Amino acid sequence: MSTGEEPRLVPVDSAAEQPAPSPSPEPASLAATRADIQELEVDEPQVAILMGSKSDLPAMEKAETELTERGIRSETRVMSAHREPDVVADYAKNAKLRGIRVIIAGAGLSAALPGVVAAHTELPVIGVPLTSRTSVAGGLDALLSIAQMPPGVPVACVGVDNARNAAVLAARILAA
Ligand code: AIR
Repeated sequence: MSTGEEPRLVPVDSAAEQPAPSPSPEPASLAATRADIQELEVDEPQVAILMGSKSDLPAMEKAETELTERGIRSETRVMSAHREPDVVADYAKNAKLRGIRVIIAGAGLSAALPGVVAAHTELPVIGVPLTSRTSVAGGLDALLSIAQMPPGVPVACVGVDNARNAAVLAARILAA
């Protein structure tokens, strides 16, 4: 039986005008984890400074000084390609995942460190040939060891004991 009233017409798109349901709030633990990760990302080093021996530190710390002056975060590690080959391989394999973008590696004598690191990572590697107590020809031994890499596994090579230039080059790579 008709009541005589006109049926109330509802626009089909009225649902679109309803306020969207507010997203359920993020659990506190998830928000805390996210904040922790962001904090870690802020602190993580962009450049690794590696050297084959503690005796290389006086020469290699010039790279750290240059990077710090430029506001570039770095981490410094001593590891020998000959004395601790597994440590070097593990470090190089994980560096990219850890957020490192350029690796500077200095060594003297038969300076395998930059080349071995380059063999285990796609990151750009800058080698610093160093003089040491028993160097021959003023560091030519290390210079040739670093520069004479086989085709397909490049290492950029700066001058003998010129760790500062390695840092300047790393900064240019980061800015490219
Ligand atoms: N070295 C260490 N492991 C492999 C190499 N090539 C290098 C160091 C250092 C030199 O040997 O990078 O320049 C002498 O090291 P140490 O520890 O005897 O003073």
